[in-house]
Amino acid sequence: MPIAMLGKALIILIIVVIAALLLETNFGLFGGPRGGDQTNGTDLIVANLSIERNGETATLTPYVRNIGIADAGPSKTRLLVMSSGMTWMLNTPAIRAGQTVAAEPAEFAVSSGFSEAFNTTADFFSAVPETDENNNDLVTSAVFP
Ligand SMILES: [Ca+2]
Repeated sequence: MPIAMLGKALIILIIVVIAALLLETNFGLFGGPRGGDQTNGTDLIVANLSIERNGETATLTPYVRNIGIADAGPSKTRLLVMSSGMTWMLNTPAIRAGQTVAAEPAEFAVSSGFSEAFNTTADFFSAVPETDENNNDLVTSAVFP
């Protein structure tokens, strides 16, 4: 094979590798995390806030899901009562990729006819680097009969 053809083949190979790297970095085409930035492919969301009334109290349990492709370490979930500003910082265990865990439950005093909205925020102190830090809130409304 002449040297000139070898050179052309090498250039084409380099272009293909660069194109593949660009596609991977920008679109995650080969299963890697999107963006190719400093995050590690972890993404936490609040899947649900469970509210169980027990007489004059309610047990509030946030369920946090890791929708990313990498495991997440432990974090704190913030639970905020929107009308009063009352706040809990709830211990939340490590979460494997694709799994959902219950955070530490909170006890909240309620009375009949009371309605309230809660804002639950996963990883409030940003202990876990995430591919999306803007999807960590869930607002839940409840009416206590
Ligand atoms: Ca997130």
